[in-house]
Amino acid sequence: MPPFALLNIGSPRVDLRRGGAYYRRMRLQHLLAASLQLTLSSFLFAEEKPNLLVILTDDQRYDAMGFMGHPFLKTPTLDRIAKEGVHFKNAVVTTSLCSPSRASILTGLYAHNHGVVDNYNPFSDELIFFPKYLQDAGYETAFVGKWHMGGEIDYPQPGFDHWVAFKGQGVYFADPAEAKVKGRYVPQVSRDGLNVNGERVPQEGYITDVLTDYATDWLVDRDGEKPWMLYLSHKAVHADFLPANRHAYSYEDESYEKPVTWFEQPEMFRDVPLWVQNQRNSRHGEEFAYYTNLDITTYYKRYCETIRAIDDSTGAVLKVLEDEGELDNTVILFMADNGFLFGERGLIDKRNAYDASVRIPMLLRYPNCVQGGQVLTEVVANIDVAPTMLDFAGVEIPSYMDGKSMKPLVTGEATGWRDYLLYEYYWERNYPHTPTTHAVLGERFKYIRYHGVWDIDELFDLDKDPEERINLINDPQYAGTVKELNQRLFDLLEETKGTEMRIMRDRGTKFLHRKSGGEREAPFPDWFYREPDTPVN
Ligand SMILES: [Ca+2]
Repeated sequence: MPPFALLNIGSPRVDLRRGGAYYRRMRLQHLLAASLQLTLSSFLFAEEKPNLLVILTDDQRYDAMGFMGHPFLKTPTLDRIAKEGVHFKNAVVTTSLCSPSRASILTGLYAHNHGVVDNYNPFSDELIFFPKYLQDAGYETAFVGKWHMGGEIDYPQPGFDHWVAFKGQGVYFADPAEAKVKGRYVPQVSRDGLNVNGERVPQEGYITDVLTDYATDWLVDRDGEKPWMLYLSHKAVHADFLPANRHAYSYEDESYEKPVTWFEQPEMFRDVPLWVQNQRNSRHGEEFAYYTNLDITTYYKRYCETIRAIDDSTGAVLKVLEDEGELDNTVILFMADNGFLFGERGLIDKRNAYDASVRIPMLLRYPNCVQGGQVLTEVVANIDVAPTMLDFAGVEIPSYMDGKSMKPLVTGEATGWRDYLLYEYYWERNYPHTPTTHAVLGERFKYIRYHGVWDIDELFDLDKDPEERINLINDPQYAGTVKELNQRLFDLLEETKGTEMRIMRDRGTKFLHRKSGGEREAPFPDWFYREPDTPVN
């Protein structure tokens, strides 16, 4: 098949992306050049190519791993990978929401370039997922698990030789009666079972274990000498958290201290945006979480219990690789698609630019050329995954990708890295309490700008204030930093063609309600008010 056949020129199903002509041209150039290079390299260097394993979890916080000093969660396999590989301490996502982040991982693009800005609307069939380039380079590729892009679809996608997926959020248990822990209604839940290479197959068992079996079966049963890439994408640990029955209530007696919020101790905070105060009484706030009387402490324990099966799964996959003699020749990347808040600022869920939302666990193991036990502080992100995987495979990284290869970082060859990363989240009518957000994320400073709301922007000095309590946006000592980072934000947006925002069709349930008798609308702070006829700076 000629490379340009991949592009569907002239008949895009949905042309979602601005600058489409530019990306089409860049892709075409890349594909033509790469096909020549790969024809040679796949013959000459096939035996040297490592296998690639991406393990993706859902909504797992950066600190939800035992080695992070967690008071009770045990993750022996993740601890092992951190010890034998690299822990990216400042790994983040460029959009803290399932589908947009998943699209960024697979394409190496910001959400404003891949066009997936919500969990409901279809995506452009011009998108090229990085496994396609690996396939072209002689890799055998497999997808197992949660796809959750373009709404509730689970049919095979380009770039994968083997395919196991479920629609939307799927379910932890095919039959709710099997579960020891009972859940509540979750949007986009599907009980249609699995799509296995185009065939409908019932889900038999707990989803994390089912996916693990599909993944390890493929690793064991596959034949041929090709290097491989496996993308194991868990449903866990997305809400509603239903642990495997063997882990149900195992942390029930542990204690968890909910984060202190402005509502309990306002003196510990400065200039909390109005939208944050208002979200407290919303579906994604502590006061009216999921429109229930949810106990966040109990909820957090179920979350940790649900993570235990992910650790079991990772251990099972490593064991199979070890038995097959392929463990040390496999680049293993473990990560999540975004974080999750458990009461920080009075909120639950993700979407916002605060640490619990944007930071993710990220571990990489590849003892052939990556020294174990490293803890790196550079700001790396979901958009870096595709370039990194292609780099390890010796495949040319397309110049249109927004991310950068992390390989030089982990092998100690880096000669410079980004100082700030762009963050973006686009307001959803379904969840109207979180505004459109842009931010620049650095190792020390985080600057957040809200768009389309009459509210307060934010600046945090993470060295001095890791819990992001003291908003420095009005502090005269930081006026220069605010100005510089505001300019930086717009530079990053302009450089990556992100200054025009898309408006998507309304789809899905609208969660716009507040709890009757709950917190009322937040007042503007005193410094918003002024006397008539006073000068404005
Ligand atoms: Ca997610």
